[in-house]
Amino acid sequence: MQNTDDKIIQKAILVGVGTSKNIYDIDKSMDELKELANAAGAEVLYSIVQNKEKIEATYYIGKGKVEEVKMFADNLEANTVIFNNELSGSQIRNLEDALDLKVIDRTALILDIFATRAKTRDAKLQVELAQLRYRLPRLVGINSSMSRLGAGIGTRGPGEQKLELDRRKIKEKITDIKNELKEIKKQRETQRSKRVKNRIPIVALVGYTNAGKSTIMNRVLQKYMGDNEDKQVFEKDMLFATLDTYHRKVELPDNKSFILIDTIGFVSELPHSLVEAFKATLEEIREADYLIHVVDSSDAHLDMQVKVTRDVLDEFGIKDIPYTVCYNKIDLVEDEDFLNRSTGLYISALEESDIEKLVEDIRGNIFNDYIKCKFLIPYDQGQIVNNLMKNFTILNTEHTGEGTLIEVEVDEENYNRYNKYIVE
Ligand SMILES: Nc1nc2c(ncn2[C@@H]2O[C@H](COP(=O)(O)OP(=O)(O)OP(=O)(O)O)[C@@H](O)[C@H]2O)c(=O)[nH]1
Ligand SMILES: [Mg+2]
Repeated sequence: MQNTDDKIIQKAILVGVGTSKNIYDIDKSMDELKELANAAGAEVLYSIVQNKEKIEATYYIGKGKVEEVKMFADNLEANTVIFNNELSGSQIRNLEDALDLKVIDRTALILDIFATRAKTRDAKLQVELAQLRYRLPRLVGINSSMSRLGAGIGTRGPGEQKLELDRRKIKEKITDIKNELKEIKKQRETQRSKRVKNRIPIVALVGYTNAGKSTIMNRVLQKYMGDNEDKQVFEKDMLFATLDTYHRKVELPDNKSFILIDTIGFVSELPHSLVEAFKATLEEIREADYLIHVVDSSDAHLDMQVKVTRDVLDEFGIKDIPYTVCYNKIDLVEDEDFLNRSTGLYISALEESDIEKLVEDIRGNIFNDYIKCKFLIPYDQGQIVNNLMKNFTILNTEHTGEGTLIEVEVDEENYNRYNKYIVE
């Protein structure tokens, strides 16, 4: 996607404002902004930070700082300025007038990356909704931006769609998308209630973007489900490789099975419009019985990653699901003390024995309410035997005069369901 869909190479200057109220360290945040800019195909030439307690209404930064930005931009021949903060429509316009450059903010940048990465209908709709919601209050600024420098970051829509710039049409489109998403939500709920009925435990991989969630998912599938290309999910060294939720069933050799979910990665200061739009996707995490919080151990900003992930989960009210922190990519860590930093799992997704270790951890946490018992199932109830054989660990079977005697480890629900056949 590197500049194939827009003719201009974006040469960018980054601008950030640090205040004592910043939740995340401004330097870390600026490093990340650079990665985001690269992910959107821009080349970053320089980065400017202003420490300032009060935000200026006109330009967000102070007037003097605007001149400094202009000077650097002229000298380095930049054509774009990317702000680390969210700007209003009039701030965008004022800055563009003063700088005579294209101005975009962190939110537009993230939305742009999402727009070029969204693959499924669902993800595309959610991104478009977020983009339209972002645009609506900023039409003045964005319109001038379009006429000034044409295409590029901040103007790309999901797929081939052209983004609307007309207020009335945007409103209509928002309503249409919301309706379509409602339909999708209904379908999801049906699928979910089916899963709940089957009662297979659900394990969700959550965490910061690029932590290795999809890689772990693929390695688990390869190990336990064989090489089935169709089931593999997309993994790549880039921000926001996954924009959707993927469910896969994992069957362990002893017949116990669980559903593994791969989810969208998080990033600090995720735009609110985006969080809103992706609620349906994140909703799926809520049904999990166990969370694997995946962290990239080799990332210098690892503590921030952990905090951001916790914050986003908190925002969704996901607090009660048991979880473990999984420090992934330890093959890239040289510091031996790292392994003692806190409790959690330390793995490399590339190491088969570590994948087994992770699955053992999952096993210990999701099947612990299984009950070992003996059922005597009459021969005319063959479907019960089939269900037990298919879904649970069979310890022993015997054919008696009255039916199949079956010793098995079952979950509580099936224990209660077939209660009348229990003999021991
Ligand atoms: N060296 C090393 N690389 C890893 C490991 N796990 C994942 N990677 C690499 O890290 C990159 C990101 O992996 P993904 O699995 O796509 O990350 P993700 O968490 O799914 O990212 P998003 O979908 O963006 O949220 C890929 O290039 C992987 O090959 C690991 O244990 N060691
Ligand atoms: Mg992924």
